Parts: sequence; structure tokens; C-alpha cells
Amino acid sequence: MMTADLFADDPSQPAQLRLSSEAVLLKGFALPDADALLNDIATITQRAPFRHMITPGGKAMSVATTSCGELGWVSDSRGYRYSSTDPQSDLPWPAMPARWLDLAERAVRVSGLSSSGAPDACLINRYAPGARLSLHQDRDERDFGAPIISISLGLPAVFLWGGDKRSDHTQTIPLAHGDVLLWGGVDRLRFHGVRPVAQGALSEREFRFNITMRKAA
Ligand code: MD3
Ligand code: FE
Repeated sequence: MMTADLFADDPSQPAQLRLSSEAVLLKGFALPDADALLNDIATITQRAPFRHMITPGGKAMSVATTSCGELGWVSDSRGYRYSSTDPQSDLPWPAMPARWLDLAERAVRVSGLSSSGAPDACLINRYAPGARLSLHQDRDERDFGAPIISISLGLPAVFLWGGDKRSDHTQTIPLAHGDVLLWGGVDRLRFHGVRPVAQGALSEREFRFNITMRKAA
């Protein structure tokens, strides 16, 4: 069951939807920062360009990915892991912008979720129309005590939200530009994915971007 808390005392605050006991959707929470966040992505990807990672099974992902922060997420024939350097350049990943850490801290505070500390790793995903993310769990992080904070920008998408088993029923959750999703605790290991992103009705937006900040170490 989804419950809406409309911040009755402050109508300027966007809706907060509790998807589950430790998963919260903050509709439009990042809207005031959206343009700056997109500019930050453009700066980061000058040094660490988007790439289609190859899964351990040998297939290129339809989603293009890069990272910032102390640790970035990489994939090769050895599997998925976090690395302090970008294997394409052997340079450290670009720093996580202060604006992103500030947004993460504010989102965690508003959500009321408990956290063992600030994120040290951030994946940035780019979805062209048609790109999708199949059902998976995020379990390469060493610290499950901090929630993952995810920011959606650009084209809308349908998020698939499952259970603890791949075969569990999935709910569909629409995600729009500026939405922030947080999940931790008992919801941290749920299977999840993204349906193929649809072409924008207007040609103003080419991509969907998703910023996911995690505490990996
Ligand atoms: C995980 N990204 O980078 S984030 C990923 O929109 C990833 O690009 C997706 O999955 C994206 O690993 C989704 C949002 C999300 C929301 C709820 C979850 C991830 C979740 C619930 C449990 C576990
Ligand atoms: Fe994930």
C-alpha cells in the first residue's frame, strides 16, 4: 500500500510517498536543482564519459553508465565491482559535487530514513529511448546501513519494484524529472528494474538520467 503524506502544514512541499517501510519517493524534490544537476553531469562526463558496460555474460548494457565519488562501479569478465579508478583512463573518478551530497543529506532528513553515513559512490545512468534495466539487486556495497538515494532527470520512466526474490510480483512506479527515491534497511535488497524508456513526445529531452548515490565502502 502506498500512503501519501502531503505535508498538510506546508503546501509548497512536494508529495512524499512511502512505498514500503524503508522506501520513500519524494516527488519533484530535486526540481529546484535539476538544471544544475544536468550541468554537473555534463562536467563529470567530460572526464569520465558514459560507456556501455559489458556484463559478465558478455553483452553490452543498453543503459550507458559512468561514476563519480571515491568509488565507481565497473564491470568486466571478472564480474561487477567498485573501483577507485576509471578503467578507461586509470584516473580517479571525478569528485561527487557538493550540491549532490547536500541534496542527498536533505532528502535523507526529509524521508526520515536512518543512515550510517554519507554516500561515497555514485553511479550515473543514461537511458536513450529504448534503453532498459532488467530486474536486479544492488548488493556489491559493503555497507547496507545507508540508504541509496536516486534522482531521476529528463525523460520519464516506469520503475519496476519487486520483492526479495526475482520471481516476486513487481509493482510499476512512474518516475518523472526531479523525483528522488530513497531506499534502505529491509527494502535495500529488493529486485528492481526500469522498463524500456519511451521516446519523448517533444524532442526537447533526448535522455533519461538517473543519479544513484550509495555508501559502498
Ligand atoms: C533498489 N538504477 O543504478 S534507481 C542502479 O533508474 C539502478 O537507473 C535504476 O537500479 C535507474 O542500480 C533505478 C531506483 C531504485 C529504486 C528502488 C529500489 C533502486 C532500488 C528498491 C530496492 C533496491
Ligand atoms: Fe539498481
